[in-house]
Amino acid sequence: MAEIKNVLVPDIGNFKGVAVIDVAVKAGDSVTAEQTLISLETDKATVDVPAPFAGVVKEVKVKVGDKVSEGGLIVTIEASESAAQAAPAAVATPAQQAAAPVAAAPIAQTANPSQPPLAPASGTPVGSPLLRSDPSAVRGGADAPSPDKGRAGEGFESRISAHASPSVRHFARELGVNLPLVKGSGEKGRVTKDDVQNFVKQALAGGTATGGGGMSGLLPWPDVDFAKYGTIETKPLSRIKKISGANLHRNWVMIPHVTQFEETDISEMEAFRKELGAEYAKQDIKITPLAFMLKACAITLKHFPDFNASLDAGGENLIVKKYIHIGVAVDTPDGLMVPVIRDVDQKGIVQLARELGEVSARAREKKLSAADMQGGGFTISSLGGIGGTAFTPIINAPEVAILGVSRASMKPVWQDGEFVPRLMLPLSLSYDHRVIDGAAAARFTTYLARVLSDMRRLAL
Ligand code: CAO
Repeated sequence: MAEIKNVLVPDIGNFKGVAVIDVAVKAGDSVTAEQTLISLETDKATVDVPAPFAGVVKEVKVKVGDKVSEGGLIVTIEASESAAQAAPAAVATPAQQAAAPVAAAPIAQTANPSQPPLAPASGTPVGSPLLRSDPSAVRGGADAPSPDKGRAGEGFESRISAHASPSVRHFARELGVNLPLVKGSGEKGRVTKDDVQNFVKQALAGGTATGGGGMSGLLPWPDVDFAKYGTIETKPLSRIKKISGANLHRNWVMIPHVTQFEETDISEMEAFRKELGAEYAKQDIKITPLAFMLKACAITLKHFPDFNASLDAGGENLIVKKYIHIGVAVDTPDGLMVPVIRDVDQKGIVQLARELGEVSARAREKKLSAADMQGGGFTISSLGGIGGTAFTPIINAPEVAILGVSRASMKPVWQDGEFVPRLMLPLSLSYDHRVIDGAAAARFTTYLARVLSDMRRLAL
């Protein structure tokens, strides 16, 4: 005959009087081994207590708000025979309980005893509380270890805690919803199933799931009757503008951009460019500073491969590219296009200049194919032919950095005790701060500046 066993609060790491924040089962429920029975909340962590074996819940002895300690009775379960044999140590029959209380496996303590235990010592023994491995569920842990602590931005998220029942957590996991991003409408901000559903609906409807509460908190776009104030003309956006606009919008909203500014002395480069330009003008090849920029970027990307990389779709891995294909933003009458120049590291300045001329002409004649615009690992956007001293380019996702080039101008530069006129080129590097740290970006632009100011390095 099946035996009724007590399931007791296991070792939860020296905490006493811990609040029950969720009861996931009721009398009559069939449970499987490891299915969450209740959730407890210390001031440092949320802990799920799982069923040590499969069976049918006979009685639930706790309710939300109760305070429990190690050894306290949670539920009684009529165990299926095989299950009871499989996990005898985690429970005690009512008769045994007084003399032989629970033997749930203890969980590992962190080095700092004031910190909560963060993970089972090895695996998750039957009957041990399942401390959430999801770092987002660990609360109050500015110093709590996070599996991905190296990635900027995640530390912040790991400090956000979502109150939600195990079933809601399970539901969110199934839908791939990052729970800390969902605003809870339940008691004390608890996230309900409806909240998760609404979050998904909103994301599908074009709202984004990118920040606390997504974009739902924004005011609607102003709908103004401009004709009330004077004559107007309505011009539909071009197809290219619509497509690039949607991409730019996503990239701006989803990538934490930072822009690093730099200035480099291209006096020598300009003298050489002019020489080369005169030589190749006869062949109808226009040698502009951009060909040098491409080459200098290829050299710099080789030195800093993380800038020639992409986050994978799950945001878990950085894919570093071993090839150097660089996109170049081209301004066309219909909008912005970004053809890609391939294997830049393997080409010389003249060949790059020739290709640049060809692709920008094809872009303006609307002759680029989709393949011409694919495969880039990094982008250069040059407004140097037009003007300006600096700007903040938007990263071309899923790339992680883009270089903006502004117009070079003569400036007095302090050299060897005197001001000398030098041609200075302004650079603006926007980078994805989830992948690239500020120090790395400053090293990148400093290196790039050196390559551009020292022609010998371009030959390396
Ligand atoms: N500083 C000073 N002069 C520069 C310069 C710089 N950084 N870059 C180019 N120039 C000069 C060129 O040498 C050329 O001079 P000359 O006519 O006297 O020979 C002139 O400016 C025009 O250059 P260009 O624009 O024809 O050629 P390019 O290789 O510099 O650029 C291309 C090619 C296709 C990138 C460019 O035409 C273009 O479309 N730029 C706009 C890109 C853009 O819109 N970016 C913004 C994206 S975000 O909205």
